[in-house]
Amino acid sequence: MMNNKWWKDKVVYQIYPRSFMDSNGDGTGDIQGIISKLDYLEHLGVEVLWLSPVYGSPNDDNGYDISDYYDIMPEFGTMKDMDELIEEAKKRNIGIVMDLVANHTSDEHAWFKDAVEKGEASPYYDYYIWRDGGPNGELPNDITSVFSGPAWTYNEKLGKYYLHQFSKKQPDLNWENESMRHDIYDMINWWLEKGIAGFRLDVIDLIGKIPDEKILANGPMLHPYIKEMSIASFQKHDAFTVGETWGATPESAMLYSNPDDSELSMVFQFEHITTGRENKSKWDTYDWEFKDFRNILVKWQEELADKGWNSLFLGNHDLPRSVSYFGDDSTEENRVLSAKMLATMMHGMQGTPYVYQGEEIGMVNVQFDTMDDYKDIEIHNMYKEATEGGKPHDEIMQGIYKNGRDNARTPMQWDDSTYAGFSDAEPWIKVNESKEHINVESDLNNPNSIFKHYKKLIQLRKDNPILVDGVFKNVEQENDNLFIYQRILNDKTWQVMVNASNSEQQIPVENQVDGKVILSNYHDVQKDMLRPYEAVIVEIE
Ligand code: TEU
Ligand code: CA
Repeated sequence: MMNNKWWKDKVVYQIYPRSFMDSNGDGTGDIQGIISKLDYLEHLGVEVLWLSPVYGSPNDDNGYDISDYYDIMPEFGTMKDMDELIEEAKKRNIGIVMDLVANHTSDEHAWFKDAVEKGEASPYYDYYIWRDGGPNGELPNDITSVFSGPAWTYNEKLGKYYLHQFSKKQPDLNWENESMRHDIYDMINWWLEKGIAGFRLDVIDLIGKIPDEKILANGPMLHPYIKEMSIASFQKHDAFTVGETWGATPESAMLYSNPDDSELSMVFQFEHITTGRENKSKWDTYDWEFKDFRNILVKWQEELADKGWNSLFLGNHDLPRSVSYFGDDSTEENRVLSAKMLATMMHGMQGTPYVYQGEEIGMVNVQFDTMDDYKDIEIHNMYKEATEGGKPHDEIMQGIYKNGRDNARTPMQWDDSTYAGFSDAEPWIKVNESKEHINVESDLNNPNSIFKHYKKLIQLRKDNPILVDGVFKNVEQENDNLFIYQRILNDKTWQVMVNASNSEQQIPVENQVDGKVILSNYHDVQKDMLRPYEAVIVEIE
């Protein structure tokens, strides 16, 4: 069983600061805006806030291109604001988790600028990955960027290429350089000594890269580096840490989230997120099956039990809105029912649940009219490359509507005013017109809102050890629309029953139970069937 960590019964709320709350009327979210919403977050019941990056950055990738780890970008405020946020959150028993982007920096970071200015004479030259091209201008190799195009860009001054797995303005750091690693560990400790509660580690599974062998994720030195980092920093502060590891498997996740604290607290794995894609890209047409999604979740629950710890999430700032992608936003009734169903399904399992800003009110995807309305570099780079490749505009747009990251980055919808209560000025990205009927104000005033359902789920986890420590036991199903599982602790058993379809489903006789209804998204419970998107937790007598 996981040793008793302070974060074990907590729910994490992810904030994308640029889109959360604008306090000074410049159309961009900021830290004072977050401070102004701490009472709301305390009311929801979350106790850890993961902030997407707020450090110095030219915002080529909205803060995931860091130019100064020791400062706050001016659009978001000052270090004084950050200190106030940490302090005000702590008053509410809320811990602040920062986003550690250590696979790459911005090309405007002092290290990179010094490397370009002085070349091999710079102590920072080897903090990055420089290679010669071929005699006829060939690239060092054919590694491509996640944001389209080659992962190598030529620097005229040095006459060398540098590696960037993301944008040209995000040069990869060379983790083989010990001095660079220790500069990162010093920075981590500096932030932990300021009183933050931990870190989310951006694409941490890439730091063991061996570019000359085209090894990017899961390199041989990956876990040694993470162990070194953990000893040098996290373990000294009992920090909460969650790694973003797109390539994780249950085997590697056991290393990352080993209860002996040797690496991290947990990781984000993405197998349930990408189910149905197989060898297609997120931009291609594909579909997914609930039974596959369910079986993946069951596998991760069973394989990490007692050997590691799961993160439980369906959304973040890179993913489409969970109720649109995994639920059903085709009608108001289905949106509300399916959002509550998804929340019950995820929060009922063993691990740490994550709520992405707006997920608690069932915010939905957006379809902007023009490409100018889109702001994400990943979308624009893909659009350019796909168009040049001859893909029709409408086909490209379908991929953006389905999986574009801006779906999750439209301003948080606080009320139905012009800019959704996010700002008094026109926001940096358009508001989703759904703010007319999907917003915090209406959910707070509605006893049957999605918000209220999340609040109950979060409170259940605080009040009932069975949700934290209860053994997960899958209840095999023939019916591909059903997901039934139990949580068992001592003599108590809770059964979670979920109908992921828009039609009523018979509960197999052998799975029908009598007991106390702990939580449901309907007003009553029928013993032998689940109605469309019904989700219910029953304490078995
Ligand atoms: O994301 C890693 C990543 O690869 C995702 O961007 C993913 O490939 C795609 O965008 C979603 O399907 C992390 C951050 O979460 C992301 O916001 C950054 O853009 C990226 O790293 C680079 O720092
Ligand atoms: Ca602002």
